[in-house]
Amino acid sequence: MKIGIVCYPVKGGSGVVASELGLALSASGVEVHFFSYALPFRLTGFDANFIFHEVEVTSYPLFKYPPYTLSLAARLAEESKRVGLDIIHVHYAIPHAISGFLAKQILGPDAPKLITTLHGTDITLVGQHPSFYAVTKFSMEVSDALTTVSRYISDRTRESFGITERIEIIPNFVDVTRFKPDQKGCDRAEFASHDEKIIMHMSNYRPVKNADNVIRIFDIVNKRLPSRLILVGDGPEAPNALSLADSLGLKDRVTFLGAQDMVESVLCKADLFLLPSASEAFGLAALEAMACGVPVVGSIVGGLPELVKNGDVGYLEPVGDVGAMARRSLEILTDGELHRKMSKRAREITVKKFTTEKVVGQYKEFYRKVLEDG
Ligand code: GMT
Repeated sequence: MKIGIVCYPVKGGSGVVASELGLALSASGVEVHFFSYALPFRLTGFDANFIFHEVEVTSYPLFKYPPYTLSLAARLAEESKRVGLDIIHVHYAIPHAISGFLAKQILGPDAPKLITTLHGTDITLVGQHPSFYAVTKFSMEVSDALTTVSRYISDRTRESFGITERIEIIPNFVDVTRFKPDQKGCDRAEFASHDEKIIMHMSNYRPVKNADNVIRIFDIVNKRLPSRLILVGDGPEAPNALSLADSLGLKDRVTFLGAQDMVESVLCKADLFLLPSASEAFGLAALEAMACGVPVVGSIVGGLPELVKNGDVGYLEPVGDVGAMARRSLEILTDGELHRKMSKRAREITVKKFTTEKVVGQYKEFYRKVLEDG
């Protein structure tokens, strides 16, 4: 089987999922051709079956905005003609699905199948904007198959875009051999003394992540229980979150690590993970924390309740209710038995349902079905 994978290379869960999927597929003997404008940020490892095609965009005085969508379509068509791709699998609908469709039109009857995976804001936010809505809807309708990362996004796709075709739900996944509790190098003394708790947040700090809520929750918790807040990742709202922390007198309590490659060796040091997002299709960062045995406190929003079962591996509270999230955090952090139980369950659920092996198997099965359907 030969698969073309398209994704954004910048910080974000869809790029992580696409990269990990590509690497796992190539390790299992699938020939994977990866298309993006740069090497994805968390793409690690090497496999001879994994080929990266950098899509170059040409500039010209007439172009205020160089048309990446067209360059991507041309590259997909050329490579597909050259190597004979069976499937083009695009991650994040905008604009990748329409580039895939254009490539298929160029290639004619022998074109590969087009599978579009909807990751979140392509459905809940960006795709809803009038300047993208019609083309997002059309690109989903002309895809040969659609997948989403949660039931929530599947339902939203139907409601908001009137999509009636079957949408396969394939969740996010994590390499549980890398993301695990008590791994080598997992020395919590790097961040805190033995009587302090370590609270962590990791995201791309877009407005939707509510990074200011992370600081406010931490502020309440830290007043009752001496703690440290570790911020992983970077993005547009990170400076505001840090200024808020400074203004609340938390400068010495908050450590900003910025973008990191080996996040597994940071996450495993945490006692609690915070994800108070305004919207979350799945919550890959929460899953990665759970794989490391870290309980999660976050918002009851989007697909998060499909992952974080209340009272089992953490707690979810209404968006913006920092008081309730702080109370829940304290509940977990001050009750050793509850913390141990949630930590154990978080790891168990991840291993049972969300391993690379299991979920990549689901994707492979789905590819076979799509190809068989002709
Ligand atoms: O939708 C986004 O903001 C971007 C997207 C991405 O590219 O990172 O994130 C989404 O995809 C992840 C992987 O499937 C999900 O785990 C995230 O929940 C989702 N983010 C949002 O819905 C905000």
